[in-house]
Amino acid sequence: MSAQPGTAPAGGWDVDSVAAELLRCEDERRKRPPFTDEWPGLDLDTGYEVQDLNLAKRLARGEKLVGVKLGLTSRAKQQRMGVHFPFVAWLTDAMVLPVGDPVPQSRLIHPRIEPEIVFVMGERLEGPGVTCAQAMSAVESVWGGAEVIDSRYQDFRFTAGDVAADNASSGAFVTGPVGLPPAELDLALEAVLVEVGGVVVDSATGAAVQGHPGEALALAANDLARRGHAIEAGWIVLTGGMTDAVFAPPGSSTACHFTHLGSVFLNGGEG
Ligand code: OOG
Ligand code: MG
Repeated sequence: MSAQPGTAPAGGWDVDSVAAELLRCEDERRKRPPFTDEWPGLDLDTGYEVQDLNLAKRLARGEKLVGVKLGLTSRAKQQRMGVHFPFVAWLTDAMVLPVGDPVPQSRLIHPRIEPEIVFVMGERLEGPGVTCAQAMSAVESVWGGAEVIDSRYQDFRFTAGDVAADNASSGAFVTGPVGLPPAELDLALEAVLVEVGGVVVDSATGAAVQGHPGEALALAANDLARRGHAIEAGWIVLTGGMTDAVFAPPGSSTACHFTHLGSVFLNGGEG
């Protein structure tokens, strides 16, 4: 619940007003302080209420639900953001970035790019109690990808409740050129090099993501079960940044090179 009966949250915020303010920030490309500065009671579950309310608004304005993303599944991301557990958010078709398109600066505030292992689901996956092996057997294909995150909070400063409310800094995502059946890969050992302006700045393997990206998928199924949802066949699942994210300003060029899943190139575009 967002508040005890009769006790209005400090700052006057509630689930409805936080949800509306976050969508306004997105539309106006405006960043703001985290709500928890004024409303410490905005915890993870309340953040999910905001997230679900804004998903309903996105669907009502014609967007299609295409999958889910995990946030903060790697130690690199958790340490950078100061939130030390993973969580789940929604992906709609409006977030799909066609291969070759630049970072969509005209609709983003301060985009950053992170490499991710991406699953396309062959079968429905419903928690609770889903294991990594069960999760992987529901996967149809595995892709390399890059997520363009864009927090509505100044300096990407937030708590778990703030960032869950903000749909986990969702912005856009692009998938790479190679899709493989999961049995053809050792995902814990699948590596990525992150290159900015032709210089390798970071690297990781799939093991950075909860030991195996399938663990992240299982976690998503189990977490969503608490919220009354399953992961549906055909959905896309972004399993979370393998490395820290890199800034992607206009004029930048970023590439994520995977061992077997090809390369994703992202031009920073124009401001
Ligand atoms: C939160 C979103 C995290 C990931 O892959 O860890 C995320 C953030 O870092 O702003 O998408
Ligand atoms: Mg991500």
